Amino acid sequence: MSKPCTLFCRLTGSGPGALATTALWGDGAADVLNSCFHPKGKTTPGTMDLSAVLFGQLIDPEAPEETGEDVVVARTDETGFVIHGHGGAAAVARTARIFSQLGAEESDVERWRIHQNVSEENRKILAMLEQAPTYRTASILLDQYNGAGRRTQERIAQLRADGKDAQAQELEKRFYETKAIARHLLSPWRVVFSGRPNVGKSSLLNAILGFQRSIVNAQQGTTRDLVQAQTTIDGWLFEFVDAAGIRETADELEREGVNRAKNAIAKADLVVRLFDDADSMTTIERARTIESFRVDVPTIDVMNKCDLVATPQTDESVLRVSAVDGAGIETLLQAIVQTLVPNPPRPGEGVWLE
Ligand SMILES: Nc1nc2c(ncn2[C@@H]2O[C@H](COP(=O)(O)OP(=O)(O)OP(=O)(O)O)[C@@H](O)[C@H]2O)c(=O)[nH]1
Ligand SMILES: [Mg+2]
Repeated sequence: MSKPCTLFCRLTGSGPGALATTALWGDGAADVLNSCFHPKGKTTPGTMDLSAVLFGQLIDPEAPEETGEDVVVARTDETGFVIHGHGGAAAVARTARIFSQLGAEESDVERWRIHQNVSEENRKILAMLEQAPTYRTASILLDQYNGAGRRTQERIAQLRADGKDAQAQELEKRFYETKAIARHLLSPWRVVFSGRPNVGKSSLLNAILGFQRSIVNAQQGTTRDLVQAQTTIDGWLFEFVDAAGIRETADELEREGVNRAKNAIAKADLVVRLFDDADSMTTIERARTIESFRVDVPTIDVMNKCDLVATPQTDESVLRVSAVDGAGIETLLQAIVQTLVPNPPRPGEGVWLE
């Protein structure tokens, strides 16, 4: 007779924690537990009810003289258990060693979810959820795990079946819109600063991040390579890219920097076009026509160094900021969020995960 298949895996994240949870499942799971788990009462893992919990000690059958580990065992289904124990690395390793000695094989969380009959779609969402960078992105994913996206699709189908085509189309349009949001739940929105040398692109990046990530200097052409940094704003993940100021130059190194800047702009989700106190409205308008090839990506025009200007020379189509004293930066960040995510998903709303 072949040995019953038993698998186990750690469910809590790697690294030490207060508690660690290990799943154990398969035809031989109850036998494995019966061999190493000593419950406080009379009930054993093999006889416990579904969803019941047992308190007791995990003792290594090959070293019964060693002190046991206090654990709580819960039964999740006919052949599945979760074991909650101390989260220290030694305790986790010991649990794994005991299960392996008893013939269980180390597996992964994906197979545990298959055992738990989690659908392929929800397994994908759970894998994303583990990577969610913010509370906001995690709660959107949790809504999808709870069926928000599926319900939206069902609602669209129902509206069509009822002949309510206009409503169906409207809902479908909105659902389609959420695709861009879904794409940026785990990967950041890329915002690139463009502008001629010395307008303060690096200073602005540093002011947004709150630390000196990029080198700032009065000399033109300071930034050559791309300087990228991630941060979150309003619960969304952003990557800000500081690049070389764009200009014609004979300096070979700087020319490579300018090429990299142009490539970064081409891959951006949004470009912040930066000007400074030396630029008039006429200069800015001219730049807008020159850069009109960028129409496929939203742009925000910003005049930096407003601390040096007593009377603003620009109209309200240009945001005014100062990377030195921080004026206008909060408004700029809000404008960036508003441009990229004008209609964030409402709680419980379906988003289109690809
Ligand atoms: N007064 C004032 N000076 C600023 C401001 N922002 C930047 N500067 C100064 O402007 C100069 C150029 O700043 P950078 O941030 O290096 O400019 P950049 O656009 O990154 O320049 P390149 O890397 O050469 O393209 C530095 O001397 C900064 O201190 C500001 O808001 N106000
Ligand atoms: Mg720079």
